[in-house]
Amino acid sequence: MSTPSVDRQTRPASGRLRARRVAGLAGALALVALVATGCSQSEIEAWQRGGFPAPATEQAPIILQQWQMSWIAALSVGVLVWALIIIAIIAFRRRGNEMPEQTKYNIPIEMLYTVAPLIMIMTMFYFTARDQAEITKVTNDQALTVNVVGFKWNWAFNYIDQGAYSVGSPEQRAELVLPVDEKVKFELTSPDVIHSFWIPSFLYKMDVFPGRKNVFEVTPNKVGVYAGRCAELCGVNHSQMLFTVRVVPKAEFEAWIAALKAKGQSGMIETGRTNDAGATE
Ligand SMILES: [Cu+2]
Repeated sequence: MSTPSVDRQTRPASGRLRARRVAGLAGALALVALVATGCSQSEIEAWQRGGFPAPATEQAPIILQQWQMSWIAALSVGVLVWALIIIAIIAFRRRGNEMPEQTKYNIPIEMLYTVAPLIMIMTMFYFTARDQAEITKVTNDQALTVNVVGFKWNWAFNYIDQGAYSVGSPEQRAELVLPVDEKVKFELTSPDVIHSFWIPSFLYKMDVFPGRKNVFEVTPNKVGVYAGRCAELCGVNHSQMLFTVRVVPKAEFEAWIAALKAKGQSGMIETGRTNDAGATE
């Protein structure tokens, strides 16, 4: 049943040749990929952020860093594991019909693979708990309070201190306008089902529950226009729950509030539904 000796002698040489060819091909492909993409500066930055949008609040970099560090940790473990797998495949490949040496109860190795994951999990837990405490902290020193109403299927924003509201409709997308560099406290309420208030560029979202008021504080620090979404599958028209966030200078914000009042949107609407007569407070 033994293979001819000629064959056995040539196999290692052709194997090496094949490995060299594969390595050459992989290198060429990587080079083509690099040249073909012609990454712009903004694309490179998006890669560095791990696909996250550029942070638009004072608090968002905390979340971005958490995301980047998690990737570094996961990739480091990944590279180590892939390397060990490849080394094992090559170094311990089958060379004949002999049974390799069987080992068991390798205490140092068992200790290592029990303790190492424990240390990694504890490290990640520490940073997650630390950052979560920081970004969910409510200090009540906000410059303005906005009651966000998520309802089937749109958004209303009650500017509590200013006594004005804005609301979206199927024809007109809801608009949330915020003054730049001022801390805003969001109070999230829902008259019907669970929604989720999500502004991707704030790198933050929070569920909107009926019968409960969720709150968070954030300081938008970049003037701009951002997309807002409902991040909880809340029903048939969930996909229409889009809104626009505009972060503007203070004067522009005040003009916006005045315009709302001029349109008769004074006070607040609790349910968000504009056809609920007497819903103002
Ligand atoms: Cu929703």
